[in-house]
Parts: sequence; C-alpha cells; structure tokens
Amino acid sequence: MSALIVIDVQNDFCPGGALAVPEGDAVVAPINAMMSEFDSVILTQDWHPAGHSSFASEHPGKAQMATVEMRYGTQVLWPDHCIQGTHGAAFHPGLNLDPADLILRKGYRRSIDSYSAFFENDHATPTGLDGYLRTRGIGTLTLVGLAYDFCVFYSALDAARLGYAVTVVGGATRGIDLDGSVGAAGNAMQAAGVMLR
Ligand code: VGL
Ligand code: ZN
Repeated sequence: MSALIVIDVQNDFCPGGALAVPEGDAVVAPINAMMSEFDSVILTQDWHPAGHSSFASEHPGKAQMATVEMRYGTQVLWPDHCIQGTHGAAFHPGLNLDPADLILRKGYRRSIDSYSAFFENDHATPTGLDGYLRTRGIGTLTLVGLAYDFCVFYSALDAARLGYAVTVVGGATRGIDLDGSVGAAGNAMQAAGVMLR
C-alpha cells in the first residue's frame, strides 16, 4: 500500500506568507495531479501556538534565521508562522483537500518544534504517523510539499530510518535554502536511501 504525504502546503510557506518559500505555490498543481495515484493521501499542517519557542520573537536579541541551543538540540529561529487558526496556517486555497484520509498537525507544543511528520525535533517523541501507516499496511511513501530542506527532508530521513520505501519528487517540492541546506538535504537523503526523482 502506498501513500502520498503532502508536507505543509500552507499559506505562510507560499509567496506573501510569513515564511515564504521561493515558488512555494508552484507545488500545488503537481501535487493535486498526483493524488489519484496513491492508496492514501495524507496532509501535514505546521500548527504552532502563538509564542512558540521556534519563533525569533520569543528570543530577544536574536535575529530571524539565527540558531539557539534548546534542550533537544540546535533550533533555527523562524519568523512567527503557521499560528493555529490563522490564515497563514490554512492550506493553500488551491490544494485539493478532498482526497486526504488524514490531516496530521505538528509543532503544537510551545516548547518544541516538529519538522518531521514522524517525530518532534527531539527525534524521540512520536507524532503517531508511524503507527497510523503501519496499522493500515502502508509501506511505500512519496513525499512532496514544503519546505524541501526542512520538513520534507526530516520527514524523509525519519521515514527511511523507520523502514519505509521513500521517494521525494523534486518537481513537487521547493526549498528555503538556508546556508546551502538544499544541497545538504539532497546529499543526506541520497545517503539514507531516499529515492529522489
Ligand atoms: C517548516 C520551518 C519552520 C517547514 C516549518 O514546513 O519546512 N520550516 N516550520
Ligand atoms: Zn514551523
């Protein structure tokens, strides 16, 4: 059984949004066109409370895109984004939501971020997605969406580590590219056995 996992195609990651990914909205049409090819379609939604600890605004004196050391490791400090219930947190209006079996929200605890759809940024606290997929007999995953070098990347690495067959479709994802993070993500995914096409 196969699933298409659509990562964080939300207004704040699209042009005009609070954490806009260059050409982020370009993923919408190819993703919609792929949905019918899979046994299951799963959407993820970055879903932060106001005052989330990943926001630079919570760290006086720290610039956006700087890093801080949290108890769980290094954390990039982002502009305020994807705040629960806001327009920025809503899915891009062009994304077809109807085929989705599951909408998984993540990053909803103030004290910890969650890039991956499988684990929070401590790499230990599960989101429940692995259990959902396993109990449904889904072993083959295709990942698309935003952003290539953060939430798609960490989700793909975790999925490969958990034993799924993982493909990332380049034409249906776009990256932020912070300090060469797009190239680094591609290399790390390839090394982890993720298929890039
Ligand atoms: C993401 C940064 C912060 C993503 C989410 O969806 O890639 N990036 N929150
Ligand atoms: Zn976020």
